[in-house]
Amino acid sequence: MEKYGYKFSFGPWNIHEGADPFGPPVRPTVAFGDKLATLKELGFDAMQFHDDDAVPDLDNLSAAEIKRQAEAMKRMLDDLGLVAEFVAPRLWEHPMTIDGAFTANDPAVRAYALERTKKTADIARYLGTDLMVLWLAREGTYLREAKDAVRATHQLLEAIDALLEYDPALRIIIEPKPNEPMDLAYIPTMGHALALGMQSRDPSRVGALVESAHAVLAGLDPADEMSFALAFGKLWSVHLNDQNGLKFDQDRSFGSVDLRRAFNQVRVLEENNFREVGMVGLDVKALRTQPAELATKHLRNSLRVFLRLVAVVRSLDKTRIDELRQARDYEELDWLVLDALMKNE
Ligand code: 3MF
Ligand code: MG
Repeated sequence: MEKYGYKFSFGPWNIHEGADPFGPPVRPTVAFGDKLATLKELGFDAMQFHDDDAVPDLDNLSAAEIKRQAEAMKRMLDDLGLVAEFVAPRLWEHPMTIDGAFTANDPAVRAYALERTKKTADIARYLGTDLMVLWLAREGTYLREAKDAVRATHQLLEAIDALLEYDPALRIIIEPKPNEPMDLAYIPTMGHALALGMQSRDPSRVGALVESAHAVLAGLDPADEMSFALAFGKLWSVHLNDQNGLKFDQDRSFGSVDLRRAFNQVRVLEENNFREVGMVGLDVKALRTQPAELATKHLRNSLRVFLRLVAVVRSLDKTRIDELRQARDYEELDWLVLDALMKNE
């Protein structure tokens, strides 16, 4: 498979049981080892992890036991010729974090969140990656008056600073999302994520990840969100997927809703040599209707769409595009893109 110099990843949550808020799982749980085998078979290079994907039940384990289990996971990856892209603290499921983690009103919860995330940093190090993704799932409110938003912003910054200090080699990637599970999140867009990072004790170690669906949920264009981060050398990972309008987070296959929007994401990644900086992560979920034995095609399709769009981007006549920009003939430019997208191979 021609991969044009890109490396690809997904997380174990992208092969899932299909439960939604209104219905139970519809597919059996797939063992982690089988997910790794699928990842390899489909031509991916790296696995993404929540801390407890790598070390289940880490809250109840000693530091030595966490190290032992993370190192065993690293050997499993090594044996398959795979790597870990990043580790993310799962700060949204534990009973302690019902009202948020770093921004909880209860100081005991904030202390738990920081201790938990330090363990995440340890696990990342044992897995051989310097990257931690912070998806700040419950850092926000259902009720505006429930928290002090100014204080919450400082609490997020303090947590980031504490982590940068704890592990001097760690790089933090903030994944913004405007809503869900919260009504309103404190870090909803790329602008918020980058501003927070720039205020930290070491801005050179704080970057960001754009998830296509999250940008759409914020009413923004994913390619422009990526471009904003790329402009400052801050786009260190992506979660490509698709999203049909302003509704629940769908994690649809990349390009399956809006191919033009997918094309533009690939275009900005191509034009800015993203492949030299980060991996292409696919945060996609199989439709709930998909039978178990067929529930990896969303990953296959997303990878294929990305690669086909790279070919489309590379086939474009750049001189012609410049001419059309200068002539301000954007209708002709529109046709050039549409024609390229509709061409058969
Ligand atoms: C959120 C994420 C993940 C989530 C995952 C759960 C790193 O968009 O990317 O956090 O945990 O999507 O379904
Ligand atoms: Mg994501």
